[in-house]
Amino acid sequence: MLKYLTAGESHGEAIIAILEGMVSGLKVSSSVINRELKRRMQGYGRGERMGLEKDAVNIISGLKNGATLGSPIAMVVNNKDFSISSLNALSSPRPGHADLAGALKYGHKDLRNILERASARETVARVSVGTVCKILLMEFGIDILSHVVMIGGVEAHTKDLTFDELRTLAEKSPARCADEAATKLMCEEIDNAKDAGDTLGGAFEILVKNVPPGLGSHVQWDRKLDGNLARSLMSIQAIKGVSVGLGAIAARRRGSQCHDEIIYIRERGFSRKTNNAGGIEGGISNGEEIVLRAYMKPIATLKRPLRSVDIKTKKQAKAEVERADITAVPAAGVIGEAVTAFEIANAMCVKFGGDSLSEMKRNFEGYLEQVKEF
Ligand code: EPS
Repeated sequence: MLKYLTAGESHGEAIIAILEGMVSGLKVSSSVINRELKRRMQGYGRGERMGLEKDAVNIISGLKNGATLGSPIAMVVNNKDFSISSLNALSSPRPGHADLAGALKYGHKDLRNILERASARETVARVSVGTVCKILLMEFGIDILSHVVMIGGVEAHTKDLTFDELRTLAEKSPARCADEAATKLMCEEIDNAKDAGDTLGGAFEILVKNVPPGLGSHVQWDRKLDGNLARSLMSIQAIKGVSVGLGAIAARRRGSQCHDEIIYIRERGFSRKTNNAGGIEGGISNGEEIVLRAYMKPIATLKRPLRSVDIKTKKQAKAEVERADITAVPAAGVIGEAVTAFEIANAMCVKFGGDSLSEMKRNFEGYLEQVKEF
């Protein structure tokens, strides 16, 4: 089983991750992690901080000669903007941020003691962990992509695009959106929100291909793959909703218009005519592409601030105005890929076990043989 912990404040010395339970013998290079960290920093609508940082990982344990040892992998990304002790105290909580709920819970009179850790800067650690997981998944042919499907009210139309087309087009788009016309409108919408001192949310989709049937389990609530994926996606800062396959739309349909009919072709085995379930039934992967969406609220820091209350004077005040993004939906997609990679890699480790990559591969191949002869 895989586990990870993150540590670090947005303007502290560094962001840190420890990934535990990874098999031995997996080749991991920091340049691959750095490539993903760079993707996380991009996207139209990001703030000034992304111009200041050049996120680069230092892997300080768990690797020897570029391969995993099976011991915990500790990764550190230094913050260039390290200034936590010199930053001013804050006392007017931003509606929508962790500021007030966190201050009440921990008894802090300086909101910075909450927001520094609540910041989405923490996702630097998750992308580092997720990249190691992606590298493991590639050994089994499992591939993950994300693309933005909505920013503000602007929706993308990508229904007819293949996995590869979605990836190529999304990676070229400043909004990480595979629909060129929608990208243009999204960027305009971001400019409009900026001019109005406002912020935007949106949604991204994650696709996972070549997932074998049988990851996760129906037998216990905490082993359900969709439950674990939803928890991980929901834990990304500012995510307010997650769906699998048709998601909420399934609730409106009749069974005959919702469930995916089963077909059997000797050379291919079992498959489906449609994929409304998003590749998961009964908490178990069914061999179809996994399809997830996550919905992000607008960034809580507004240049034209909302009404709040000063926690010291208890008088009406404007919410704090910090340097911030207008939107971070494009970056959230990259983070979504990372947390999805962690959950799928964990389910693979649970199912195929093993302490080394070669042992895990033997178990995987034996299982595929079993499924073929079913
Ligand atoms: C982030 C760094 C932060 C913000 C953003 C995410 O930089 P700073 O606060 O120093 O300008 O851009 O954080 C938030 C959205 C938030 O609410 O805290 C990053 O590296 O992703």
